[in-house]
Amino acid sequence: PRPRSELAPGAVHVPDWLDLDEQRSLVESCRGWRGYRQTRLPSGGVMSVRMVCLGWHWLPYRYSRIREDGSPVDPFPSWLGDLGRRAVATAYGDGTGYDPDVALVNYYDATAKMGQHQDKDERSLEPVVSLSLGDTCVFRFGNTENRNRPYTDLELRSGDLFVFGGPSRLAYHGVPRTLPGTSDPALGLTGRLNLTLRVSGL
Ligand code: MD5
Ligand code: FE
Repeated sequence: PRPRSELAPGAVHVPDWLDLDEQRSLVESCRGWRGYRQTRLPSGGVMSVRMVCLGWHWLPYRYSRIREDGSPVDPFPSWLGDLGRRAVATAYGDGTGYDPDVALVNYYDATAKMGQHQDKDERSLEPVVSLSLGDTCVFRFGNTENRNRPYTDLELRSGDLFVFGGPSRLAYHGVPRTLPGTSDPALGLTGRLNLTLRVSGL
């Protein structure tokens, strides 16, 4: 079994937090949310992940009530807030008062990745909760200064929880690659889904 670890103060990895039934149920919810899109960046690039947002829509580099096409954003479900409180309680011992209002749901096909970045578009520095489903990925957890070394590469597998708060909240991080074909066939998911729960501060 992979032990729970604190990579840096406030950065807690809890392997196998969700059991297979909970993972299946979350995959089903992700399938129900409509509007997965590849985000076009002001630089001219297009992100390789396909994303749908709940509560608020993430635009580079701010949150909006509407999507690029003017359509409204689906609501953030209250059960996802409950899941977020349970996650923070697992990581830090107390999740009381954690009240996320945004979820970013990212789908990675076999070639998708995410460059090193900071999550700094939230006006709140409350923790970010990350849940992984499907294919294993290589997750690169870096430092708070720049996107380069020192960083630590670790695998995030289906069912893993990661909570980023405190001094790690603004750490650089990214997904250099996934490991295609590692998803448990019993999950019925090709590729990788990652949900992050956040507090917008809006
Ligand atoms: C993912 N997602 O696995 C990655 C990593 C994103 C994103 O980075 O912004 O959607 S989830 C882990 C994560 C999330 C927020 C903050 C930090 C890590 N961090 O401070 O290291 O799809
Ligand atoms: Fe991020």
